Amino acid sequence: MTVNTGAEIESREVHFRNCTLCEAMCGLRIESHGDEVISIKGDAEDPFSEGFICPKAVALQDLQNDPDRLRQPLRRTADGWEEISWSEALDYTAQRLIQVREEHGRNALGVYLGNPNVHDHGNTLFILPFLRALATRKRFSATSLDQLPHMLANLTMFGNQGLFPVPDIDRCDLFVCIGGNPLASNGSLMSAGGVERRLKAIRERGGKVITIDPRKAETAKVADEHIFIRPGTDVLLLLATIHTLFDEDLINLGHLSDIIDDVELLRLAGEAYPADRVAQATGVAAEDIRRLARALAQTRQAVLYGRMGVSVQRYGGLCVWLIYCINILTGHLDRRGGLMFTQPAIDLPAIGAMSGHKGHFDRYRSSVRGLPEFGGELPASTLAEEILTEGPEQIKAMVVVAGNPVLSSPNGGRLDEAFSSLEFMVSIDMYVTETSRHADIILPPAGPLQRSHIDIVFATLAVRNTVKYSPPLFAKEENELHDWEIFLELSRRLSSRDLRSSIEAEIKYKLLKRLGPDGLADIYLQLGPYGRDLPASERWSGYLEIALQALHPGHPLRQLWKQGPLSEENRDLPKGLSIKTLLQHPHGVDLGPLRPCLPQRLFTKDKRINLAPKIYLSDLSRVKALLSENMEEGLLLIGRRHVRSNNSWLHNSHRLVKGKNRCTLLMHPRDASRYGVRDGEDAEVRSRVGVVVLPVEVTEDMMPGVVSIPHGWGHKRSGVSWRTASEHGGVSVNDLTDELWVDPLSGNAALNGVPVTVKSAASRKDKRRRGETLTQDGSVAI
Ligand SMILES: Nc1nc2c(c(=O)[nH]1)N[C@H]1C(S)=C(S)[C@@H](COP(=O)(O)OP(=O)(O)OC[C@H]3O[C@@H](n4cnc5c(=O)[nH]c(N)nc54)[C@H](O)[C@@H]3O)O[C@H]1N2
Ligand SMILES: Nc1nc2c(c(=O)[nH]1)N[C@H]1C(S)=C(S)[C@@H](COP(=O)(O)OP(=O)(O)OC[C@H]3O[C@@H](n4cnc5c(=O)[nH]c(N)nc54)[C@H](O)[C@@H]3O)O[C@H]1N2
Ligand code: SF4
Ligand SMILES: [Mo]
Repeated sequence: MTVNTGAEIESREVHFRNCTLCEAMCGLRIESHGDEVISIKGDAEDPFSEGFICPKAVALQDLQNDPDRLRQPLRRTADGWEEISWSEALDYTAQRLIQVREEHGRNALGVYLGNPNVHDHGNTLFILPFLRALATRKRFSATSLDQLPHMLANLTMFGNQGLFPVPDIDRCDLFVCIGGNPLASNGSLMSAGGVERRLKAIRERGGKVITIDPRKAETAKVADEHIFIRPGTDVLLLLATIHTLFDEDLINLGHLSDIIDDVELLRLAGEAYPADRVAQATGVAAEDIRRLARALAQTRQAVLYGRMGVSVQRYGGLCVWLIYCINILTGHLDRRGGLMFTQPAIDLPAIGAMSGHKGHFDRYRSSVRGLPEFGGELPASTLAEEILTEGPEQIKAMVVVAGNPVLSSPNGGRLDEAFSSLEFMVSIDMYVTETSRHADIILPPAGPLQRSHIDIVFATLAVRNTVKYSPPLFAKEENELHDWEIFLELSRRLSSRDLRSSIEAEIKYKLLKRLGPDGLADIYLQLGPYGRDLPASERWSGYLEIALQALHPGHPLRQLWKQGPLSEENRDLPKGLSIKTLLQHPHGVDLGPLRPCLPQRLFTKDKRINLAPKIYLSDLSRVKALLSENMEEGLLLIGRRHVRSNNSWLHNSHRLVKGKNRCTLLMHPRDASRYGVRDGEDAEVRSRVGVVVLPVEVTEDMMPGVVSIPHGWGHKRSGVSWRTASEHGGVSVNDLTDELWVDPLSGNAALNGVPVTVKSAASRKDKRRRGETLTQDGSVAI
């Protein structure tokens, strides 16, 4: 036991910041002494999370202190990795990328951006100049493993890919959750620290929570009702809901009735799908579907919320569109307690629109399979073949930033092979991971507590408008760089070498470096709806114009700045936010509940919502086939999340991985006996693309015919640096998921609902324990 001296207690510092590990943005209270974290607790005074944290928060300390985390750039040599200096690493990386570009053209460079990029404002803001410097069409990201269908619906219906509607969970009386498990994930496209408390509050005020999921997941356990659904058939249930709404005269567009187009087309879309017709295929009783439609229509404050289970599957595009439509048809869009829009302090959708990035779809296609681009990115499911297929557009070099696609993309095994065939690869990552082990160079950023933080992405997805800025807790060492600095250094070195462009690049570099993410965030704050309410003449400086031009080239920003981009409708919002004012509010500033804001907030040209964009109507032709699919055969594989994991990269924290093995195959008892596997014993799971062996957990929580494996495991591949993670290896479910199994409309991966077979892989020991007689070759004698 150590006893604190009085002096030590006195020199302890208390620091407040948001947790950056998942979307919930929980407020943390971190006590430190010197450069040591002493404790991480929930910040009871955070206006958003009110003290809630989950067990992962402490991993920030583990990450900061992890001896396996890289502190210095690594270069591959014939005898393994060698540490090299930053200047050598950056020069070498740029030189190799330029070499590939000169030899094979700019589209020979591929980029993959992983999930943590959206959890840091430096990455989110400074990735743009880097992407511009790379200038390739071969961009990929975790978006197409995740929320792409939502972004497609945002773009086609609300006119801006970044304008997500968010459930007003704190004021609804009916919360219907289809394909989300916020108790494990802590909410997604619905940032809401402490979801359990919020769901319980719905029930306490007499409301109801219903989940629709092939697994009776953690959220189902705190709900009033759970309905099993066969994976991938949600589109039928949603069409039947629409059918019921029209059939029973339950349509009520409410205050949006003047701005909604093509309601009749939606009626026609649902016409062929009465509830009775879809009951068998979905496994949901017709009366349950009708009851659901009535409840949504007849509860004044209600919301239908859909997430991974409905977007990351074969009908993801259609599902998200139909979910938005159902909320609109029942009068719940932009209404208190319904599906609402945020008004964040840094208004990313508006900033995107300012620089001409409201989004686009299908402007070009991937070279091999012809899948559509979205917002300048191609689907991650097509990455391996874009590397492995010879041709003029073949990817020869990769830049991977904060991503681990070998574990997170479908058919990770093929990506493993693809990455090892590249001419050059650089990973910007702080570990030697299953992905970065293929790199020639690894560039590690400084630790998570050494940077400042202001949440700019998740504030646009939060169930309440709040904002917080935190300076770094620990100083960065002299020879450490942040991600954004790595981006800037590489962009500068990649710029074209003619005189004019290199002078321009040098000016941009100097300016952006001086401004940094905080300077930029400060401008966006002041430019935003809660910004400084100054006369236009006082707001402008030439310096800002150059900085903003560097980020949003070709746009008349001077004009926008003068007008105030969000002028009229935001007159009544509190004003005066800047980084300086936020520093006086370390727990964050509450900007109030979500407010109705349509039609002003729409980014469509005519400020109207088209309920029936053509792309969806044409995609409906795929749906009929679902009605006649054979439901008795085979098993469908779905994923799951656990509150102590985070995608592929928190398994190096001992306190998060210790205890019972979580990388197991969940299976219903009926299926277990049908396929001859037993609880605790190993099973072999096989799909078109691969096979894994893992322990079985038999549970009534699974729908018969459906099995589940969590993603992000499989750290047993050789050469990775995370020692604790590889001790708790598990298997990668993405060695089973199929890169050809996609939603053809959006190109999003279909990681849920993958057909698999299961058989026993019980060891001799297991079989002996059961008292079975073994033959010579290990099979069971009958
Ligand atoms: N089967 C299946 N697969 C899935 C999913 C599923 O539900 N089922 N979910 C999908 C979803 S929703 C997502 S978002 C993806 C996530 O997949 P990815 O985005 O590809 O990967 P992550 O697992 O988040 O890995 C993040 C990597 O970034 C590194 N890293 C962490 N923080 C930083 C940082 O600040 N800077 C830098 N430079 N590196 C950092 C970590 O070390 C790690 O290597 O997985 C997808 N894959
Ligand atoms: N602890 C933890 N939190 C996380 C993450 C993590 O890895 N761990 N990842 C973060 C990320 S990147 C994201 S995107 C979010 C995701 O957040 P969520 O979407 O809430 O994620 P999941 O827990 O995967 O929930 C998906 C649910 O859909 C169900 N499902 C699967 N297939 C179907 C189907 O065909 N139909 C229906 N109706 N349901 C289906 C699954 O059983 C599961 O319960 O979580 C974030 N938060
Ligand atoms: S739920 Fe957990 S991981 Fe997510 S932000 Fe809160 S403390 Fe961090
Ligand atoms: Mo995600």
